[in-house]
Amino acid sequence: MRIDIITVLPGLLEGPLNLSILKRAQDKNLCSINIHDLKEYGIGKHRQVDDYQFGGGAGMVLMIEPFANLINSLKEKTDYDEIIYLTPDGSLLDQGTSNALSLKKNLILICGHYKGIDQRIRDLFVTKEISIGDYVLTGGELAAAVLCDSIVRLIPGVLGDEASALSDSFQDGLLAPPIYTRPADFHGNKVPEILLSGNFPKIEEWRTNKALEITSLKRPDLLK
Ligand code: 6GU
Repeated sequence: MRIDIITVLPGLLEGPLNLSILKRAQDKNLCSINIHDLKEYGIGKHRQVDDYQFGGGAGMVLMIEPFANLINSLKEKTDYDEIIYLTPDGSLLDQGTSNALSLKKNLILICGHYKGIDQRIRDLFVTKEISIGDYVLTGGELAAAVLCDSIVRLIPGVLGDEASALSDSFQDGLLAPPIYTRPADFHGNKVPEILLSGNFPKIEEWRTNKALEITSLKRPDLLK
């Protein structure tokens, strides 16, 4: 998989996308994440990327030309499955969307900033608009990092233990059951006996029941 991310703040993305599991995925050539600085496509000697909005109003708007030039140059070399704009008015990200996107080959992610981006970028280039929740961030970068993380970890081979992505919360529509490691007894706080029993069918049954119990307690909406 190839992901190209367009941003005016590359520094906000470099850290989260180049550490730990996302770094290993790239080192293993399971995906490549390329961060593009929109300012390199800015206009004039000041490399301008934003301007005041027509009709008046507070806040700067990212201009269409730098995006058009960058996106068109990317499209010359690669066929993209989706061009995604991260925006609080997009559709809410969920596990189903991440699962579907993890099967794609090439994605462009567009991060807005300031007031947002010129509507014509959305009309002409964007194929999908995604929000990561009902709250407002200062820009799309952190949302793009969240989206990348949730997609890349699903690519086969990225997680060491293939089973572990499948047993995530949400993957089967349920929240995950509690997990424990050593010590079995921490100052009298004991691990549930069943987990030490070695009876794996019973353990599976316990985990399923716990998952159901926790889901109905914390997120009853998921059971509907
Ligand atoms: Cl994708 N962008 C911004 N700026 N704020 C958000 C968001 C995205 N998703 C939730 N809040």
